[in-house]
Amino acid sequence: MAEVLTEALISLGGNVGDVRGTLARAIAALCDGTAVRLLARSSDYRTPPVGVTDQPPFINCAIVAATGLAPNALLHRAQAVERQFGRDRPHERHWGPRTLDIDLIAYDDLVRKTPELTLPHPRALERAFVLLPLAEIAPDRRLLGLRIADALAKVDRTGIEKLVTS
Ligand code: A4P
Ligand code: MG
Repeated sequence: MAEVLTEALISLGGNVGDVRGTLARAIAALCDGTAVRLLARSSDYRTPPVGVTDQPPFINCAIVAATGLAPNALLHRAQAVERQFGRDRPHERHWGPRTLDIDLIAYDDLVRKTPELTLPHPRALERAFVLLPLAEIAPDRRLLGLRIADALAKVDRTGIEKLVTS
């Protein structure tokens, strides 16, 4: 039987260590070409910290991937990659500095509201550091009925800088 693949939107970011190197290696680890296939990757963006502002700027990017994994399995895979790249959840501040954060923004058009996994990501539509990278690779994709490019036009993107490919 043919494998059913689902399209997932994933946001990545961090502000500790060699973040651009971490993002590149984390995407390669997450998207092994079998369980998760990389379809598109945005540029990296330097973004002012949101929420807790007394911390270094973040680097954020986004990917579109195709996966045969169920939503929770994809989340667990992403969390394993976070740990592999030095994420130390029990010892860090909520919204504080971290080597790598991987958020599932959307899994097809699935809507789910559990503490472990809320889809679409509850804060995605408010955040330029999520929407700007996504708009580069999936501007017409809709989150809760709203085109990503239109959602981006409603948020403040002050201070965000697109980084050149190294
Ligand atoms: N969880 C529920 N839904 C999801 C989902 N769709 N994707 C649960 C991923 N995880 C989801 O996450 C807390 C719990 O959310 C997990 O146990 C998971 O089961 P976490 O990564 O441990 O904690 P966190 O990231 O500190 O909290 P939170 O609320 O997810 O923070 P955000 O919303 O990810 O924000 N500023 C800039 N410029 N760039 C950033 O990347 N990131 C944050 C963190 C704050 N400010 C930022 C950035
Ligand atoms: Mg998170």
